[in-house]
Amino acid sequence: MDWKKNIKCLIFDLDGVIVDTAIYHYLAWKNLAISLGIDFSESDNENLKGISRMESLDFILNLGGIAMSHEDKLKLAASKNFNYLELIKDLNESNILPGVINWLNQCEQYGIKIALGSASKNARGILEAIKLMDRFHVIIDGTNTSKTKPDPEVFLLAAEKLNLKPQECVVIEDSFKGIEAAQNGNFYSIGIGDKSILYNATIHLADMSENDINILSKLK
Ligand code: B16
Ligand code: MG
Repeated sequence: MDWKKNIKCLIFDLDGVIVDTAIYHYLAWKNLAISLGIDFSESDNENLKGISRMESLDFILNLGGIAMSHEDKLKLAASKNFNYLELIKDLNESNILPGVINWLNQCEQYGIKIALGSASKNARGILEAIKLMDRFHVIIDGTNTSKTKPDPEVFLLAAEKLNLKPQECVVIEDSFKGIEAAQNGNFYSIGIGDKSILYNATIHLADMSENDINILSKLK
């Protein structure tokens, strides 16, 4: 495919693609799990990547066989977020993952739009902290969506805002559910991270510095 002609937008996930916050989500959930006496491992955490805060909490409570009222769940979710925000309070440009700035520069060089498609309700604050807010033409995050990945809503809304078809956009994701969401919406995808988890991505990279935008020439 002539990608320079056909691809009009890259839709970036936030946590785990642009910035190394995925580990802080894990640590904050781990702290909460410990306080509830629930065993929660890094491999359990893979299931939480890309899903919403409340869905993440339900997953952990389910692991521990704990049931509770909606009000109590809201309190726990708020305390996890408080802890998470504390862990990322010093977040700055140095936390941008390797290769990201190069990809953003190349998008601008080739006239390709830059969108954000994140499940996080903290996305805008994080983009401000790492000083990337003004590089995005469209930001869709957990405050704009009602369904979470693997539903493609977050990516479809981004494409719609730019008047683009899914086939004109490439989703860049670090989570299995995010790649599934891209597939469900008929988007091309680049999986960033562990290939054994992201095997269904159109293209796979260990991290964004492994290659640059010219890897899109692999798209068929
Ligand atoms: P928040 P992404 C997702 O962000 C994270 O992967 C996921 O672990 C988190 O639960 C979700 O955001 C909600 O985050 O609690 O900040 O609203 O990877 O879609 O950018
Ligand atoms: Mg992610």
